[in-house]
Amino acid sequence: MGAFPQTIHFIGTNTPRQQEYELEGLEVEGEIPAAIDGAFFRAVPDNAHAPMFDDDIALNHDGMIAKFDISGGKVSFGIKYVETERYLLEKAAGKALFGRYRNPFTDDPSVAGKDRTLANTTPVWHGGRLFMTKEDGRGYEVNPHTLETAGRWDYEGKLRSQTFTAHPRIDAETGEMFFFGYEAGGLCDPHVAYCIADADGNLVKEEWFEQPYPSTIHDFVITDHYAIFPIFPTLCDLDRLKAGGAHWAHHQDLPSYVGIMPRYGDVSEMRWVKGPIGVSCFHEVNAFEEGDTVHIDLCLTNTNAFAFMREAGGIDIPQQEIQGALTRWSVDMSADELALAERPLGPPGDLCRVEDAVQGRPYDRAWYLSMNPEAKGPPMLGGPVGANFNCLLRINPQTGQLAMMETPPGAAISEPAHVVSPEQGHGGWLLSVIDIPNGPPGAGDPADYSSEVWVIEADAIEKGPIAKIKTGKALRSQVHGTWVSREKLAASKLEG
Ligand code: V55
Ligand code: FE
Repeated sequence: MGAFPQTIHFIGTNTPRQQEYELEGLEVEGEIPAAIDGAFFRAVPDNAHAPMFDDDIALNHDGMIAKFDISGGKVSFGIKYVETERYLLEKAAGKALFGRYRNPFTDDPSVAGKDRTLANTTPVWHGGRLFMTKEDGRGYEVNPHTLETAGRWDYEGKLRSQTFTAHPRIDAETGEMFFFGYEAGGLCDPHVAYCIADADGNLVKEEWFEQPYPSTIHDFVITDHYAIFPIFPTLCDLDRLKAGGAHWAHHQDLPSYVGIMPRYGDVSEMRWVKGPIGVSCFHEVNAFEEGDTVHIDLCLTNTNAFAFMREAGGIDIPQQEIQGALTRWSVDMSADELALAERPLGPPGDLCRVEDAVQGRPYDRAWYLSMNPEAKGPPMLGGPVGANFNCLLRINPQTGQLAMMETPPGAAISEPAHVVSPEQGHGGWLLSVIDIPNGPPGAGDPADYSSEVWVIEADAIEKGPIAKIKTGKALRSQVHGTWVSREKLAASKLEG
């Protein structure tokens, strides 16, 4: 192991672990319901080598795929690097060759033109295949049984976009996956590829459109009739990249926009509506239609949540002073000129989850992570932005009704996955990794904590977990996770 800079990107739950291993028969406190049968996959950035630059950031770390396999109340665990082209080149060299986050001009000349993506953001299951994704490149297919990397995924050579979002949306009724790739034609290209894959995983649509400015489009939403692209003023700039600078800079003075087109329509039908100035969002919760009106529920903040994207834009707002709210944007699609109405729904937070079945449809519950204002002591450092959330919220977006699950003092919570219950009227379960300090919160070694998976009743989160899966390890922070049922795993196109 080389020397890692002691910044928020490498301490606490971002401490490099760099280990591939398997564990059988994890200790379980309480009882895991038998209906929880499948795999909880996690995307974990964890650099295999010390970075080329000391100002390296957590988003720039090699993707690992981790898996909790749960069956009959028993749990096993495995974690492996995604063998991207970049990972293999650096492994052969025994050191980092790729430089700053999404800046190829900072790379070792020996890797010019090579695939820089890290596949470190979201495990995506569709059409019987598992992909590890990152928005700067195409996904990599991973064998869900062995966690071995099968290779880069381009829909049998059909996909033209050079990129693939980490946030596709799957319509549970049709089985189709709606997705996009921004910077589709290469570095800082303002074109976005809008795509659909059918239920069996065949690419059936790819059309390109231009965004009003070259922004990071981290997520998007669908409804029964529309594909919806909210965009925020965090922009890339080729000259800045050539000078060795940051890919993204937030612009506090520019408006946000929402692009809305018929989801089976043509990109020429896209209508843009202006939103508030200076705001930022990485994850939309869901969207749905009510008559002619489209509602978009999003985790909104008044500036960009990533310090390095604010700094590149000359914005001096400390992390603790960022404000936000779970917010609803509504647009009446029957109007000649579209207008956006905004109202708050709930407390600030991020890393949201809805049930697969309500994707793009009216819904009455969502879960997301937040900061418990009553929690004592500082938050656990680590995670993508450098400070972890410490509580789980459930909200009914129709009524605003809230429930909260706290975590132990100084602990971190990561995005929950949802498991459907076969029982009528039972809301299913959430699985979430909780990292609990072994010493006094905020005092001991921030790398010294124990990671557990909490099994939580989705409709009774305030009760706390009904079971805890103990790893006996300090796992590095995930970005996103995905639950895949045993039934889907059994129908996987790759065999074990
Ligand atoms: C995010 C995460 C990324 C990334 C861009 O959570 C945005 C937001 C883990 O990588 O490259
Ligand atoms: Fe994300």
